[in-house]
Amino acid sequence: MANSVVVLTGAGISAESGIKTFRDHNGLWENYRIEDVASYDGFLRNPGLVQSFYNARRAQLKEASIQPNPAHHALAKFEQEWPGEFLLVTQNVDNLHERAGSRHLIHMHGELAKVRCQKSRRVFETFDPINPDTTCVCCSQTGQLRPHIVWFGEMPMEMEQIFAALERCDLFVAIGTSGQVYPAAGFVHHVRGDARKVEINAEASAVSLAFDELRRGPASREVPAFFDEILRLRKSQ
Ligand code: BJW
Repeated sequence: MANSVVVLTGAGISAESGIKTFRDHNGLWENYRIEDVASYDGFLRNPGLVQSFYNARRAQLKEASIQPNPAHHALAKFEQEWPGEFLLVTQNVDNLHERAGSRHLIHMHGELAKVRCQKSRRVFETFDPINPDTTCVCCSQTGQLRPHIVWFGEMPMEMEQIFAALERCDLFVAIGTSGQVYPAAGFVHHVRGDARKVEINAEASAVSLAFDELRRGPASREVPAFFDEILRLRKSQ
């Protein structure tokens, strides 16, 4: 019987809320070169371009049309009703999980609504645009603020806590992620052999073969159905 549950989400869970994925048709990487906007070298080369890429995405979070969808709500409801241990790890930098009510949540690739001072490493919440001339409130200098985002070559956040949870979980569910970016793509291999591993995705991912069970379809349909099923099973035991 599943007691400890770890869920990993990717861009696919937010797609139906109107936030673009990275690698799907018309995804973010069709209009931007990864090395220009998602690496520290890219930031050093052209901080204005990188800041404007994140400013636009941060501003989008405030649009009235951008709302959590039934998949985000289903995970928040599951967390509330599940009697065992639960951890939600998201690669997403949007704020839709917390807006849906998820609490035990790790943003392993950072958060759009936060910026960080490179001098003090202090993190600030903001929805305001940042540019290379913005003065940092802690060091009073310009050019020190960067998006609180994990770029390629940087260490994702809270890895110790994530690996510990993966190693003891009984159920691991990966939702809407292409399995192309590590270490998240390798999480399924850190789960015990006798734990249940379920992938929910509109299409096959690069690591589908590592899962016991594949549920194909839109997250807004498959996620509520799957987690209701787990709760019903638990209540009947
Ligand atoms: C739906 C749907 C619907 C659509 N319903 N589903 C060589 C080999 C192996 C690794 C490396 C290597 N060279 C370098 C590396 C490491 C590198 C890496 O993985 N590179 C690969 C490209 C090979 N990784 C790193 O550098 C990471 N750091 C690191 O490894 O540190 C060292 C370390 C070592 C050991 C332990 C721990 C650490 C950092 C990675 C940082 C990733 N950053 C980004 C951008 C920043 C955030 C931002 O700007 O938003 O994070 S990249 C981008 O990809 C973003 C995402 O979080 C991430 C994953 O994308 P995701 O979520 O999977 O989205 P998509 O678009 O790829 O897929 C969407 C999926 O949804 C698809 O499958 C659709 O089918 C599905 N879908 N609609 C259900 N409605």
